[in-house]
Amino acid sequence: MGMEKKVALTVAGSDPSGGAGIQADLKSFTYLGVHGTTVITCITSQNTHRVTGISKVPADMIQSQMESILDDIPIAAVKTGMLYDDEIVQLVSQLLVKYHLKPVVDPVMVATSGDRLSDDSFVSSLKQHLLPQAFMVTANAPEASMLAGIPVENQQDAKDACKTIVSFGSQYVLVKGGHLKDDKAVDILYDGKRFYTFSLPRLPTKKAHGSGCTLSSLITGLLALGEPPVDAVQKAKHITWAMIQEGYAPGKGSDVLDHSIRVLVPPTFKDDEQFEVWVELKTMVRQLLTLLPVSFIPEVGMNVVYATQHTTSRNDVCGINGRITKCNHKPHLCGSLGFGASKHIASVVLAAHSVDPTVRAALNIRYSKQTVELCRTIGLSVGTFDRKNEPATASSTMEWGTKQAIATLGRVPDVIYDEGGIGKEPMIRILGKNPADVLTKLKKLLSASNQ
Ligand code: PXL
Repeated sequence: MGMEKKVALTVAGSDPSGGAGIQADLKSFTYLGVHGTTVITCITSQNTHRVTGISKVPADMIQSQMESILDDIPIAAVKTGMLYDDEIVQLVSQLLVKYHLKPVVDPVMVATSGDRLSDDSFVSSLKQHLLPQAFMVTANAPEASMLAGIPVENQQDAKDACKTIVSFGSQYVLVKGGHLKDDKAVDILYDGKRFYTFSLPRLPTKKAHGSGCTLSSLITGLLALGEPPVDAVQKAKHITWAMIQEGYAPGKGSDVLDHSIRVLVPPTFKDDEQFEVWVELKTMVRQLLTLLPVSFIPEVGMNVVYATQHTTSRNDVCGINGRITKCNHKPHLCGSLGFGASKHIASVVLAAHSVDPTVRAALNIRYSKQTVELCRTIGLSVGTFDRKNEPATASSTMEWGTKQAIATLGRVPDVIYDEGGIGKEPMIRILGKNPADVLTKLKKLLSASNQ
């Protein structure tokens, strides 16, 4: 068997709590389907509260770890994390030069808890020895400030810091906005010529332990996969954001990221609105998976969609590029959320939206006469169409059917059903303004049906 997997290497410290360091790096590589290799520079003792011990791995062992891997395995991309002091920085820098590797450098100085992960020799050594051969530096505001020697409190400071840090020799510098005093977390990437800004809404979360490690590892993994640097940063940022959003607290202290969000792989977004649409839909799908009785899942599976405000095509509609299906007696999300992912339910929403622009979301559930009756009982407006009446000239059954149902009712109904046809499963669709609105209608229906 040939080697199909790309390999990435992390040279970093161990965090036994599993949230940051080598542990976060490996999980991030695995998330991307990249094979992760590790050189451990330091062992820390820490939990979700604080760091209680740091032990450097002896230099000869760091060297032999590096050489054993690099003499054997072709490494597509490498990152460095916790290097602690001048001795390790120099050693790792020399070895990376020897093997012609240009690393993504996460200049780890302080842990999320505020405990130090570097000594006083670290910053100047990093500037002198490692940054001249870095591919990218990923610094948060305090780290950028230490490296550039200026206060970094706003976006202009971040840009100034980028310019200084690039002058130490790194090809790219990313200054992360998580610590800046702005509404949005704006990251600034600089390639020595131009600035690229990446902005995402701030998350109302406790400190997310391991987000810096995860972001730099995802960038490294994406570079290993051949992603151009600017795209790698953009994608890594979206993925990290989603992992933070779905984070959890394994102990009594800080949150860690959920690196196992496989089924909800964030797509790339055209603009901020697409991102917001995706977040709302993702949040709703997670709730749906916990409350949906399998008896409501159609044979062909369920899709859930949400369109951008001024949608005109399926490419503006976010949906599941698979289905919610029944698996082990539970709802199971098969596929991920993306734009242009749904055909049927997206066509329903597009048709409804063209008549009433406030209608932007829908899902489909299993048909039964009783469920349709129940919809009426709980006060939902119900429309229908009959596939037998579809003219041969109609290009999309869903579009035609939806418009039929709207025309007979004189407005967009909450519910549109049809009784199917040869080889076509009968179906009920619930429509609404947004995913939360659709979910509210579904919940009403579920509680009326005692499910
Ligand atoms: O997040 C930076 C970091 C890197 N490496 C190790 C860590 C931390 C943060 O706590 O523990 C080992």
